[in-house]
Amino acid sequence: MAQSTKAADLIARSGVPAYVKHGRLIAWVEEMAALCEPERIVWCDGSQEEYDRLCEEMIAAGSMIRLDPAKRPNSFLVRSDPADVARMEDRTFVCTTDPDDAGPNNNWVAPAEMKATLNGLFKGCMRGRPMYVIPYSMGPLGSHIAHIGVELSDSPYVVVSMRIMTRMGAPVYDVLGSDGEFVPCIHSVGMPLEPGQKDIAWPSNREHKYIVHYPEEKSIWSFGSGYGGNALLGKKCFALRIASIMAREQGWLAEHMLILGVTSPAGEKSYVAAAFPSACGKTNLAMLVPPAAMEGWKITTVGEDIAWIKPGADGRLYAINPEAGYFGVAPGTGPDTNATALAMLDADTIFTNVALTPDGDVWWEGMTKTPPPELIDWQGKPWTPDCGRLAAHPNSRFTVAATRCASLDPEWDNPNGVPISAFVFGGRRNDTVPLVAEGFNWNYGVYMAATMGSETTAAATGKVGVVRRDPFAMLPFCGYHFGDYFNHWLRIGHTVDQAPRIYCVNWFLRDEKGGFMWPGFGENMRVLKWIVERTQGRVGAAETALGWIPRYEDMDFRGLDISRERFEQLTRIDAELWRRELEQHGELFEQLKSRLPREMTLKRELFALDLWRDAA
Ligand code: SAT
Ligand code: MN
Repeated sequence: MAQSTKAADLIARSGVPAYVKHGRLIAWVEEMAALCEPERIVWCDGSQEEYDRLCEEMIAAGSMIRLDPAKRPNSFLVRSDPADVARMEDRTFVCTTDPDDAGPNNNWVAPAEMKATLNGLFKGCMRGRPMYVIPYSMGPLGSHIAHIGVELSDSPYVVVSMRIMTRMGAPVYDVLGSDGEFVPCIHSVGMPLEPGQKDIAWPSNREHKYIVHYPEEKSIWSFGSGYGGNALLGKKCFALRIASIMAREQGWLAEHMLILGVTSPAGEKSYVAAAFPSACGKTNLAMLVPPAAMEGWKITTVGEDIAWIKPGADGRLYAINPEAGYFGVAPGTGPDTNATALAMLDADTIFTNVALTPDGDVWWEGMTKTPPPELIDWQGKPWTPDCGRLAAHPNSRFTVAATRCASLDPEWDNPNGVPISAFVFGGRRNDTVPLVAEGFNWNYGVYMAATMGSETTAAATGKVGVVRRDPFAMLPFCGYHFGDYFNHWLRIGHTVDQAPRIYCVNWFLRDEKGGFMWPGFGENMRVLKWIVERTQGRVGAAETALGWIPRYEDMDFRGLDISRERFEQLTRIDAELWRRELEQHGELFEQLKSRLPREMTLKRELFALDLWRDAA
């Protein structure tokens, strides 16, 4: 039978649900089935029964382990291939006709060339496996800020993860109707099964991995990896890379930001959106528990990874969390660092690459002070505390619904989003960047965000702990030229009447001995309080070359032992370090110069002059 007749037959046999009325979508599924040659097509409805059935199938296939139902009800452990454990930035591509549209911040291949490569790889790539059709909404169903995607995948792990991470299932088709817009996303683990060939626990393709975006047609193709952002295409691929392009075209923002609510003892509520690179504690900040001495202050969680932000009719910026769940880093999640997260993982959670206890529970570094005497590590090998290996992979993850989070903000599902009062940008820096600073105005804030740097972490493969420029924490996620992106940010601030104030923070300063100077975690509430009170005009600051910085007396240090000297260190601006920092800003600007807004180079000159004057 010709491939196209076979695909038509597959569609006919799949029993397209009556509620799928979108001809273009069905035609696309058929076209992809003709290319990938799956064994069958499964239209996912997002029901609990479907979720349970897929989990049972994965357990039977040896791909998933059910944890002890008494200790961790309805929770599972999955172990990935040790070569498939994180996003792969060097295998991620943005394919535009003009390479300059993708910019130096993206890997570029001409669309025609990439299509030829991918057509070769996708040909027959789903043989012996089902092709799941996964409809999902990023953002509350039907929200004017939300957008729809449909992912085709041969991975049941992707289906169950997408059900947690997005609003997935049949109701999406009602919003889509017969002609609605959707972003087509195709994903394959890239390991077809020949007749009789036995499957493995975590199929992937060790030779070829591609995570590809076509901005001009707004489609996503992912091959060879089953892990996280490489495979759950609603997350980084759609909600950041493709959405950042849509946002620029349509006048909004798609950002790598958590969104939190701050309630004061007087009951006043403000919302803050904060950008940090992957694995810099965004989940911890979004679920912060204020210290006992700050009684009456409360943090609530709208999102912990991504924000879509649109101008509202009242001249403010409104943000939604396009996701419906958390794909968070497990190691370091403990009773002192994030008790809220630890509690939300008590049930209904999929764990990936953490360790298994002999009694059918999970463990990771930082969950308890003393590790259990014996474990099965993330690779399925026996583990003891003295064996010299980590029990959980540093990028091991939990996947859990937002509704399990005790600090979830009551407005988290509001289709109109929440009004943002402040943007916060933070990196992981040993030195140079002070604890907190407020930009003099929107353009200064954009400059600070555009030039932020951070030490690299385990969330992406590559070297850990070197400082790289990570503008807006979007380096791996901005789908177009950073110069155009900075320009878009400059513009947005001037199209709204009440632009949020912009802050930069650094929780990671170290002293001469290498110890952290700032306690972080719950104590970050003190910085958030200063920020929120600044936006309300209620608290002072000192003017510096870098912006407004709190004086000792501007901060609430009740119940925290921070000396004046230590605070001076935390907020010090070292002219020599900043000279070097500005040099690095210059190197970034040099790379982006073909599309860099002039404001950036001018501001850099101004900073240099101000620093020089302060030092003199
Ligand atoms: O891209 S992932 O979702 O796998 C993880 C991250 O970088 O935040
Ligand atoms: Mn992230």
